[in-house]
Order: sequence, then C-alpha cells, then structure tokens
Amino acid sequence: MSAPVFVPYSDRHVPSLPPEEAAREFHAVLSKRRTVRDFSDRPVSQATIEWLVRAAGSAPSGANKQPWRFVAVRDPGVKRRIRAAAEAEEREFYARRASAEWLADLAPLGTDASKPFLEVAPWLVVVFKLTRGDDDAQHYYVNESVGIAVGMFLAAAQHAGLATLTHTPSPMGFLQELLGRPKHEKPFVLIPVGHPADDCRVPAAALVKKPLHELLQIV
Ligand code: IYR
Repeated sequence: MSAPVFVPYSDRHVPSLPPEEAAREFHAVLSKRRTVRDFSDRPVSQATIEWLVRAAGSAPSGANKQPWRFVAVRDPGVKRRIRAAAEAEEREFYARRASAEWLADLAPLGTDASKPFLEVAPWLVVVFKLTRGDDDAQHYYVNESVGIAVGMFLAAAQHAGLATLTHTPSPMGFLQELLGRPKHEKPFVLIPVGHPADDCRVPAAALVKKPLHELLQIV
C-alpha cells in the first residue's frame, strides 16, 4: 500500500453570491423540474449528453470506485427494441404484477403500459450499476453511489433546460441483454432525455411536494 498523496484544494467553485442566496437560486432551478412523459423529437447534441454524463461521473462514490456505466442510445432501431421490450414488461406489470395498492398510488400520475417516449425522446440514457469493477475489483455502496450520480445527472439536465424521466421498467434485465452489457453491469434506471413536447402536460399530483418541516429536523 502506497502512502496517500494530498494536493491543495485550490480550484474551488466560488459563487458570485453568498451561500444562502446561491442555494436559493439553485433551488429555484431544481424546483421547476418536472418528470416529463411527453417528449419532443427535437434533437439534443451528443456533446450535451457527454457533458451531462461528465457531471454525473463527478459524483462521489464508495472508495471512489465510480461503479456506473452510462449507455446513451440514439439509434432508432435500438430505441424501438427497448420500447417493445419495456412495454411487454409493463403490460404484465399493469395487468398482473402490481398490487392493488401500487396501482392506486400510480393512478394520479396517469401512467400506463404505453411508452411512446422511449422512441420519441432523442436520447435514452441507460444507467448501469457495476456490481464489481471491469477488472473484477470489489465495489462499495453501489446503490448509494449510482443514486447520487443519477441525481447529479438529473440536476445537470435541468440546469441545461432539458427534460428527463426516471423510468424503471420492471424487471429491467432485458436492457442488459439488448445493449450487450456484461454480467457485472446491472440496469439501474433508464432516463429519456430531451425537450418537452410543445403541448407537454404533467400530472398535477406530482407538483405537490412535502413542506420543509416534514423534510427537515434541526437538532
Ligand atoms: N414502471 C411502471 C410503473 C411505475 C412505477 C412507479 I413506483 C412510478 O413512480 C411510475 C410508474 C411505468 O413506468 O409505468
């Protein structure tokens, strides 16, 4: 084991506003995010997706193992196959797998087994978690790490004025097969990325967020 090397933390982000104002402004940006299911087919550049993935890849992770892989799909044929497989799973989910309570919880969101956004959105970013390294190295806190990276991806997309949806067709095993990923890569979430459709509508129920006093306890 070699001795750790430390370097000065000199390239810090220094906002032009004091922390409270900067935090308020960032909240204003994030609070306008909506999960979108009506996408436009308006293109988004590959470079944009690359910046979003770089932002996600800057996330902290267990022992800095960075246990994620992002597969960005733009090929219409691959999107068509993903849609077909996802809709097959979703038909099963809505008809048989979901409990009555689950279906009741989803009712205000108006979701169903039809997933046109999987073909319409210009990009489908499929996030895989790495249960082990490509070199078979041990990985730690994988779900937590990938969850943080996905949150940063969503925030970066929102900052860029792009819409996202965290889609988790269940089960998601077909993504591993369809995208030819190795066994140590497990599908974590599928994120359509693009611009909202001009006539995009979002469920009113999803606008209701818990008030701060339910989120925060100061001790
Ligand atoms: N995967 C299904 C069902 C679904 C489940 C939850 I939890 C949601 O928050 C939304 C949908 C679907 O995508 O329709």
